[in-house]
Amino acid sequence: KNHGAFLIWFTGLSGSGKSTIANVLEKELISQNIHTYLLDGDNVRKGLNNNLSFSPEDRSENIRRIAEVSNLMVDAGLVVLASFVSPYREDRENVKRIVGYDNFVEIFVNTPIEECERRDVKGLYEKARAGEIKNFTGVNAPYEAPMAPDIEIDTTMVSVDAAVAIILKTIKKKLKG
Ligand code: GGZ
Repeated sequence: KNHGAFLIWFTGLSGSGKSTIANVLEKELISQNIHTYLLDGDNVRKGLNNNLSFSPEDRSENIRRIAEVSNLMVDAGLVVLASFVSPYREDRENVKRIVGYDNFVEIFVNTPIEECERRDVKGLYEKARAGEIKNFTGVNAPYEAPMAPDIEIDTTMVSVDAAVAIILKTIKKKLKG
């Protein structure tokens, strides 16, 4: 497969800080002239996957399509960053299988739910607690934590810049020198 091209997968609760870290990492990679693309709910669930809900089946299909698109992008030579809750272990295993184990880095953004809920950037936890959102991850839908992620980050302990530095150190060998 393409040397220097691989998929960096961020998994974690809503509000855990996945996309914040992924965005800063993307900027850093671009500044190093590394060709990247960031996939997240904003550009995938509004377009390609706009027919999918948050039922278990639709989440699996969401992740499957993202894996296939990521695989094409890795084939095209990109470092792909993907930031999705991806709460099911089986779905994440499927991503690894699709893109290839050697082309995959799993980052578990393990911020405690209390902190995610305290941030509640979009007010979704409040709505979920009020019963207005039925399948909300961490409240009334499961999150299956990775058993052996390549990197685990708790954003109550580690700053965004420190998290990005840890990731850069870990992927250094995978990047084209
Ligand atoms: C979880 C939800 C839900 C439910 C809407 N459960 O903080 P956000 O807003 O921007 O990130 C969440 C995003 C999750 O979409 P994903 O495609 O990453 O989910 S999955 O991987 O499980 O398919 C949240 C918002 O969408 N959101 N409803 N019920 N997050």
